[in-house]
Amino acid sequence: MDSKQPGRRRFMKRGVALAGLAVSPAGMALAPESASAQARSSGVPDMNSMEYVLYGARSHFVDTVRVLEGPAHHETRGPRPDPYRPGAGTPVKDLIGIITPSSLHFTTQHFYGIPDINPKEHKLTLHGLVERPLVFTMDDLKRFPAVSRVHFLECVGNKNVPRDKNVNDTHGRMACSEWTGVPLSVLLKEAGVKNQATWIVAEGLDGGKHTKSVPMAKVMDDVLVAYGQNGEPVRPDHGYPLRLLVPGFEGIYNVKWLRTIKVVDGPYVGFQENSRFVAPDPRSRDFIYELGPKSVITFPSGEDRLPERGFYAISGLAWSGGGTVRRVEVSTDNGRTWKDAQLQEPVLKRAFTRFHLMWKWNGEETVIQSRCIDDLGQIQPSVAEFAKFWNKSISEIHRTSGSKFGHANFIQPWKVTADGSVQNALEA
Ligand SMILES: Nc1nc2c(c(=O)[nH]1)N[C@H]1C(S)=C(S)[C@@H](COP(=O)(O)O)O[C@H]1N2
Ligand SMILES: [Mo]
Repeated sequence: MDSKQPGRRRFMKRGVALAGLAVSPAGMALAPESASAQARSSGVPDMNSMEYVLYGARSHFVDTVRVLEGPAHHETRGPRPDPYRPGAGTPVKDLIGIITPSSLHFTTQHFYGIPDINPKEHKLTLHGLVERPLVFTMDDLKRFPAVSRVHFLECVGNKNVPRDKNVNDTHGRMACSEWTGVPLSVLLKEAGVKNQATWIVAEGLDGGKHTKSVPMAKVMDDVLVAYGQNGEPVRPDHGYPLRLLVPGFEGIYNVKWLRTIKVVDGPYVGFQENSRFVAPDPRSRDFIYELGPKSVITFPSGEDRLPERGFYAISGLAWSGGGTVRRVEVSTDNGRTWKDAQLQEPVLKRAFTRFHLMWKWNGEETVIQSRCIDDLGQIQPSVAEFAKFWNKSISEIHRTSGSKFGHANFIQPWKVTADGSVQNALEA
């Protein structure tokens, strides 16, 4: 951790002040003198210090951080408003279980920076085709019964290409959190939705006034107005103090720093809908943005090295915007045969599902890969099947960004070479 961060300095000061006040009997010391003294002399963070008693920190042996996005992203041309802020991906390789710590949850570029919003002044306005337009403060929202749900969030830019070296590169623009808030359907019931209402338009208050329209059927199903993430307030880069959560839809729907919801009688083609994300091809299914079934093996994966032949627990993540993961199949013989992986509980709707398969590597070169089957019966395609569906060559699929040809949910194969090193084997 960077000790120059202002947050940490504030804690240190508070820690020092509290320590100064505390007059504890000798027998009540928090830890043996020696542990603190040892830490101080070796220059490692002293986990016995008041700072970490007040706000816990991870071990200094753990150094996983988000992955800064590549040069191509940084070189995006055009007027770039201040402050310049790069995007950073989730270090998928190091995730444990199904929850992404908020501090490692991918963060997009945000051309206009992260707004600093005082929750005491923040309001959510609900208007348009409703009987009673309403304005909610954060306190008002917290008076409704809360719901907590685990859901993944995936950007349409989460696209694996052959030049990616590891799983952070191939799948870094996704994460999974427990979100807490109020179902938007509950707020809409308060306001009274008029008959002709079929869509909502949500708007954030960042400089770009991020807007997205969402069909009413989805809103009534499972859309949340969320103020909590992983047991704490949603962090500033994820929308503090309030964001929209549209489970299973493209990440861009999840409007952060949410300030207005307008109920309307049709989709609004706002900047986010027409500038980059709508293709002329009718099969890009404009306005149907549920993400398909997808999975990836995270161990062993690109840049790993298996030390010797023998038993390994293959592990990975599977998810689907359409619902729950029903099965994950793993092939360890270049796609000739597939075995059912074991799904680790809990298996939740529109959430990451962790899977495992015990595998005995015989020391020969092979390709390992996984495919997800969801409870709608949808099967994750190979890149060849995906390209065939769009009637494009595979290289054309790789060259095209974002959601132009649907969502890049094709299988990610990893080659294990005879010396145990693991490489991206996506067909070019
Ligand atoms: N207000 C606002 N909301 C936004 C965006 C934005 O730029 N502004 N980016 C969207 C995009 S493209 C994605 S992928 C998700 C990312 O959510 P996260 O930052 O919590 O990971 O937020 C979406 N919501
Ligand atoms: Mo995104």
